[in-house]
Amino acid sequence: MSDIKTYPPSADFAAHAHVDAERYAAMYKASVSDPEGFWAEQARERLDWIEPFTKVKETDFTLGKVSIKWFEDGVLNVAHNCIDRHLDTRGDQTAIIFEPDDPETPAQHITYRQLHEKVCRFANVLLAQGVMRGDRVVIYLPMIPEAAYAMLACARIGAIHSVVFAGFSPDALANRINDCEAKVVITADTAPRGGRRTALKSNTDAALLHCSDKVRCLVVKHTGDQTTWIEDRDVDVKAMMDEVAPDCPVRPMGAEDPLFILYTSGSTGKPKGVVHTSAGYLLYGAMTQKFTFDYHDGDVFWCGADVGWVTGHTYILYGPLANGATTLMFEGVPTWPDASRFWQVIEKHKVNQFYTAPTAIRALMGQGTGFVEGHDLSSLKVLGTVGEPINPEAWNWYNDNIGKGKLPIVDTWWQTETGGHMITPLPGAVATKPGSATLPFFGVQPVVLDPTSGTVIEDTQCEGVLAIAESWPGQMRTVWGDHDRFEKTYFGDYKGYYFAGDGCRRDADGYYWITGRVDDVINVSGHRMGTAEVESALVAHAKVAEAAVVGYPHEVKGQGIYAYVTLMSGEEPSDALRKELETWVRTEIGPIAKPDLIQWAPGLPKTRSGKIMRRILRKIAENDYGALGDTSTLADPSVVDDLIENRMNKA
Ligand code: 6R9
Repeated sequence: MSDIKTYPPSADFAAHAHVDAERYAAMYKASVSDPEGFWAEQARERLDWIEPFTKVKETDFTLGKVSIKWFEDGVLNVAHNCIDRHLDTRGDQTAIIFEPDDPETPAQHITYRQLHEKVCRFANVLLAQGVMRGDRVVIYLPMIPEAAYAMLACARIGAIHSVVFAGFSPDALANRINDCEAKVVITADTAPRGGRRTALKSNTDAALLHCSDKVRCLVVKHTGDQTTWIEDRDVDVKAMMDEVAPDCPVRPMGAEDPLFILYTSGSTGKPKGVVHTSAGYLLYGAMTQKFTFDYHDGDVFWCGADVGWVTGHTYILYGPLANGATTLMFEGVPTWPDASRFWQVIEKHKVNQFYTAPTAIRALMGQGTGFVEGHDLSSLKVLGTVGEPINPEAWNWYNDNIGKGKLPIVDTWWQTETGGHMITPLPGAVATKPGSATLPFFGVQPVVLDPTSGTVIEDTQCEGVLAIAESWPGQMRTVWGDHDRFEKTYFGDYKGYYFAGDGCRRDADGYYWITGRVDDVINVSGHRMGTAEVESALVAHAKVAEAAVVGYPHEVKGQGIYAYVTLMSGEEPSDALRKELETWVRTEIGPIAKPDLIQWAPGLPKTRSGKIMRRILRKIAENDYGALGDTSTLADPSVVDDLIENRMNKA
């Protein structure tokens, strides 16, 4: 791998960066040799406390007594830290730039003072609905300023938000409302995206049929499209915001009080409610936003993720606002009205840091450079990627065409569970290599474990599974309502470590290269999906007897969804049925879960104990059936021949 090109930071960039190579080395060393001292200092400097903390770090990764607490006896409020404390110094500075779906609709610039009033009013609406400290509020909104107001309003009054991605189906929404026993759900009439409209309110109506009739529905009239209206249940948020008081005091919260729940896919069963708490999460989000992107006062920061994912939580909202930044919120998609939309937005708002996913880069790469040309991208200083390993072709395209060969690219590895960046270059400090997330952030102690024995591999150059040896403030604290599942999932396989679920390689320079999930989680366009979720949606269909789902390499999405389906006896495969199953999964989970390829499987390869041999199914889906390995333990080896013969990915 010695022919891999490295890209050191330019001397000029390093000279003006918050952190250069020397400072990174010194700060990293301090952060791991004295975590308590390091994080206490950061927390005092970067957060406003109502009551100072005296305890810093109380964490235990031992299975059976896993417990993670940071700054436990401190008292603060997240909304105060993101808004109120900036009012004296930057009340008239833009906090949020809202760029609507349709480029013809004017953008909005919301100042910190305006944000304060909106959030206070929204908080008063929630209070008027009886929402109290600790209550759960599900937010099912598109990328509009009201999503930010709603999240911060919850933080202000101590309610716990759970944002559900607006692309999820009514069923997925209902499951989440029920799992966290939400008191209210906040939605919008309809959501414009890429020139089309999603009927969020009617999705919510459908979801609420499966929920307690006590759940109130707060509706943001965003487009003004007609929707059904159920008196005594539905509330017009904007009308009520005009009626309530423009001020609402912040509620003092414990550092370890939950801030939000975010559901994410695991390898088995239903999605897990990942719980993040207040102080540690906010501190970690703020620090990573500032250092990873080298954010400076006055810069315009754009994270292109959706607020429905953790990237949107930490890098559209909490991190940037805690730092008093100007953050851009984009309602649209990269390819509408055409594939120049991102570059047009960067030019229009003079964006300084831009953060997107490899899948978006690959999709735009496929459209050619014509859409980039003619756009003034000279405001850009740092480019970022997240969500999946970035292939060198996409990295190079990003570097050549968007960075013009001059900008640092930060490839940030992290997860919903980690709250913020874990392994990432700091752009003024670390030379990058295309495809490597490089080195750990402050306080993060990665280890590579032997997947079978679980022992730490000491050699610098090695390959294994990625785990983390010590807690960091942004770490998730539990799975909502199921601490046991939290312990088993993350601390059960490798004793004493947080196990991330990813495989990795470490090169001779100590750089980390993430090789992808080692469990049954697939990564489709940067979205995590449990194969078990798609399987259970498929078998819920009356004509399906059995289903097995695996990922396969997909040019644009990174991984595509490949489903093997065994029909009930008497049912005949047909193209119409294939379409029906695709639509079925879309409605059960959402459009992102629609299988790309469905293969009719008269039988699935199983061991004698009845376990599906996924290894074999993966190989066939990858069109790599020459390397199936040992099939002798199969109950009926002949099913494999049929599967190979009729494989769908013959490319
Ligand atoms: C932030 C986010 C987490 C999973 C993670 C890994 C993959 C994320 C990556 C990356 C390689 C990167 N992943 N960033 N793989 N390089 N820079 O994406 O959270 O949705 O929870 O997904 O995504 O497999 O385990 P989440």
